[in-house]
Amino acid sequence: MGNIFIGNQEYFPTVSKIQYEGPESDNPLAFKCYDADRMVGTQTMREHLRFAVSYWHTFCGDGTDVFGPGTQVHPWNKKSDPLAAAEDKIDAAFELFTKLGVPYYCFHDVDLAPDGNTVAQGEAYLEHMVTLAKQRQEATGIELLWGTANVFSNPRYMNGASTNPNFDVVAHAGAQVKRALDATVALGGKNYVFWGGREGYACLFNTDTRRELEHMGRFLGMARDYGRSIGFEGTFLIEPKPMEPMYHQYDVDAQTVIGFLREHGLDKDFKINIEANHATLSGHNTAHELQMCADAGMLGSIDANRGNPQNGWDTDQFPTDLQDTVQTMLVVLANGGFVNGGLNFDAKLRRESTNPDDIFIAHVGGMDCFARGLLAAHSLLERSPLMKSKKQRYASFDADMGADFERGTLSLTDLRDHAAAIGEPKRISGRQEAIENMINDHLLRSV
Ligand code: XUL
Ligand code: CO
Repeated sequence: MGNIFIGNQEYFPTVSKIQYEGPESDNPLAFKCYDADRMVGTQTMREHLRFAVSYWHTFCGDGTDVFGPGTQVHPWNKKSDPLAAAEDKIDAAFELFTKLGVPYYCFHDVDLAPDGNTVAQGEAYLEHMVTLAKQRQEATGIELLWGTANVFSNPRYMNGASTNPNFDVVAHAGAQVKRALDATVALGGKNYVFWGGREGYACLFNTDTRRELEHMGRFLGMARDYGRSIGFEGTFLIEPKPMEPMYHQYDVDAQTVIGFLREHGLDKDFKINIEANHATLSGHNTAHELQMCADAGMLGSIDANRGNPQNGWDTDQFPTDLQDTVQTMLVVLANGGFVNGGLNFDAKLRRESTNPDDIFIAHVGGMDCFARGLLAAHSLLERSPLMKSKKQRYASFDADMGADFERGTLSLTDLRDHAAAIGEPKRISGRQEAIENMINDHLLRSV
């Protein structure tokens, strides 16, 4: 990695490069487990985990919530000229990425550059900021995990973006996705994300859901074709979420999105970006959502965060729960690891966390939490009977009539005759408690 800070000003003077100090360290600004170059199996921790910082929470958020203004005062957010402020922000961003030692970052078009008052002005602002981002990427070796367009904040998108009942708004969404794709390709982004912020509805009486969903499929196809035409070789990702801001969002969960992508012929170019807190809002958990994607060959990337178990909304907290991270990394590793994807901390500080180093401490904790999850998952896959016993559970389908059933050569009458011949089947324990205990054992051994 290159310089610690690139601009004229150091934005986090109280923080130096975060080091690995090991499990006995009491230093909140040191890694206890994440040791980027440590080999886990055939890859380093850095290569397995592919951490990314999200630009929007970390550099654009200030603790504002629906009940009050921001509590966090950022030195990069002082200038009244929006382009000058964006230039300060990008220096603060690359300083943080470098000091944290993350290999990637993610942004929305309007995180990086001001929106502009016209289509042409917005494009010019973004192009200018992309030039600065490119220089900083080259100087530091930090790369873009994914780009996206924010087509949900501007009031014009109040009734949706690609699913808006007004075609003129759909056209504006197209303009924004085009400029965000241009930026992502210029910066060598590994993925391009669509989170359907307001793609859904609040009132069925005024909504033609069939038409809106067709429009969304058409729009995504146009974006795919444009992206490929300008040389994008990465993965398009859809990020499911069941609600908030809309009561009903079309991309409810992984299985809904998988069905949608297949219906619209998008399944070759698109995969899925699973966010932990969105998974819990949809009544599932992250591991379930990831497994559904893995089964469909569509596990793309992860927005790493957590919800708050007693709240029904998206709290976007930094991950701290080892059970979550071990389950997540088990699915990821068993699926062969990330290809283009990674772990993007789509997480924000609590409004009450106002010290300049809180943002580093939050990321350090999240990175350690995933590093421990990675070690435990690797240990479970390498040294425990977990996968073998899962396979064994289905052994009756590996030969004889079970295998014929899977091949599709049996009829319902064949099933009936077999059942009549064998009598009552044996009860075979699922051994859930033994497996759950084993997961804790491996977690405690992996520090
Ligand atoms: C919103 C959310 C977004 C997407 C990108 O809940 O997760 O930040 O990740 O638009
Ligand atoms: Co997200």
